Amino acid sequence: MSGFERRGVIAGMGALFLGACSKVGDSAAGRSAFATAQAWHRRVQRLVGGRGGLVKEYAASQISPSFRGNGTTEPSSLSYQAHAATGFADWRLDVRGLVEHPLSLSLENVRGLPQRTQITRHDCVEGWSAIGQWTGPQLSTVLEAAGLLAEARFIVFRCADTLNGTPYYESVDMIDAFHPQTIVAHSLNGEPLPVKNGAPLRMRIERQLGYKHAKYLTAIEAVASLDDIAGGQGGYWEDTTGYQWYAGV
Ligand SMILES: Nc1nc2c(c(=O)[nH]1)N[C@H]1C(S)=C(S)[C@@H](COP(=O)(O)O)O[C@H]1N2
Ligand SMILES: [Mo]
Repeated sequence: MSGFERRGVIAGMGALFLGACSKVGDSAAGRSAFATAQAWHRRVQRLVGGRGGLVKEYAASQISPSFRGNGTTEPSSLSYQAHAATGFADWRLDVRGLVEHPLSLSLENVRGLPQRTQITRHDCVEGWSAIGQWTGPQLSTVLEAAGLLAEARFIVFRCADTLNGTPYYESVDMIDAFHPQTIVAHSLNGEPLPVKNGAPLRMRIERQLGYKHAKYLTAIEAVASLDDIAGGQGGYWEDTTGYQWYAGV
């Protein structure tokens, strides 16, 4: 994002900051948090042909007629059920951890950021694939608005559901966090996400397998290490079943 575009995003999000500064650039720490995000952007862009490369995008005619739901297809908590009953009108996405400005975003805030739409293939380790069109802001836009601190090394995704009583979560490094196709999706095939596919928000981590794409997203957390989070392996399946943390497609 150029400085000009960023100022637009920040201006649009001014009311969202929980801290005292209305503009990130007003403080020295804000400037350094912005420099950190810019440095990650440059590093990821340099990885052309490697992990920074784009995955294939498909034509609208190739979209699967139905996109199945897998894993949790309807979170059972009373709080999620209450949100679903009101069309997720009061859902918040928290952005926290090692950031200059913790954010609490409404769905309207998320839809108000610059958007990316992409038609990609989802591959699940259980042996199925589906092609869908996803829309939402790039994760990098959200992270730049919050201002990553220099110590941040991983991004953790918190979810509203549990599997076998254990909260689902996932995480990525900064290469995937700043990858252009990593988006916070609110729509599938031009419609708000169905509950089975992660309503109201889910991650798309297109370089990796299905289980990395956290559904029912409640929070995005910047951390220095994954060691102290849940089982320490960076995700629900990594902790419980020994799935690989980096699961390239
Ligand atoms: N919160 C949460 N996210 C999740 C899961 C889950 O059970 N809970 N399952 C994962 C797996 S294994 C896959 S293949 C995809 C399935 O996405 P879909 O339901 O849209 O097909 O979501 C992933 N993200
Ligand atoms: Mo999966």
